[in-house]
Amino acid sequence: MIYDVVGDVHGMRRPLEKLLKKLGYTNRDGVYCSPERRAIFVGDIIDRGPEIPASCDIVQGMMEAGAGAGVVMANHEANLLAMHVRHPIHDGEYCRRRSNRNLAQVHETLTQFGKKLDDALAWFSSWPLWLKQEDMLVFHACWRGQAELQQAKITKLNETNFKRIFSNNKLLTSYNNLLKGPEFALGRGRQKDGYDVRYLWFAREQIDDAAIRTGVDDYAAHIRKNGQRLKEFHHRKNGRLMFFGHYSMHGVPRIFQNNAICVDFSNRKKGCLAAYSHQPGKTTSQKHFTAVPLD
Ligand SMILES: [Mn+2]
Repeated sequence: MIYDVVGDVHGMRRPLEKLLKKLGYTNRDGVYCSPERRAIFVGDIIDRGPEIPASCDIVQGMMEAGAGAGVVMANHEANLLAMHVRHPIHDGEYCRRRSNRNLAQVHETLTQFGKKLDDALAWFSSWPLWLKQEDMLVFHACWRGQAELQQAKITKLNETNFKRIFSNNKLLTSYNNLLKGPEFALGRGRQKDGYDVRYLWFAREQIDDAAIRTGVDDYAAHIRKNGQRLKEFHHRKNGRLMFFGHYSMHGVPRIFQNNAICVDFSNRKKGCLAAYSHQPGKTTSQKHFTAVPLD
């Protein structure tokens, strides 16, 4: 069996279909399948692109047709769900506040789903937070925090689990670590579009790449300053093989750390939709990436 770990789709239905065809899947009555391949999506199927519901339909079709496809929860699906669950402590609020900024972020997704929103939310709430498959782990952003969630027997984001997570700071930290990864602040007045900067925990030896990707020219200085805190997010060089998305890297898909492989190269300006094809037991190599341009 070959596992194709597919990067963040972000509503880009056309590149997704091109990628699946390039990988060797055939479209049978609208469902992409292959007898010897299994697709695993790292989440963030929604947000950004022009065909969000259609992208979800493709993924859902592959999962339900017994094609054995898998998907894991990501920050955009989690945020959308959290905006529809009442906060367990703060009266009248939702787990994710419906602030102007948060509403603007989901506006396009809500518009595209229209009346189909409830069905989509119900489907997202069934997604696992991570997958352990043969010799690999698949999750959205960073493995740190998974153990605390597992210990609390939280493996998906239904309403009960949302209420537990949002009333327990430790679980909330784990949730954030797993779905959006570690971030650091640039300091007063220097927030990039109002957001903190993502720490590329899997590319810690490629500081120049990271600086370009994040657009933070003094990235290295910030890493040094936050070094002690950020260390806990690193993955041991002899640790288990893991795949994740989230980081919208740019350029030709490549491996930054042999056993911690980012499959999301969907950078808006210089990106592509990528998948890494893994055969259990085989060592990893850049040549196992397949990519198609974004349109
Ligand atoms: Mn993401």
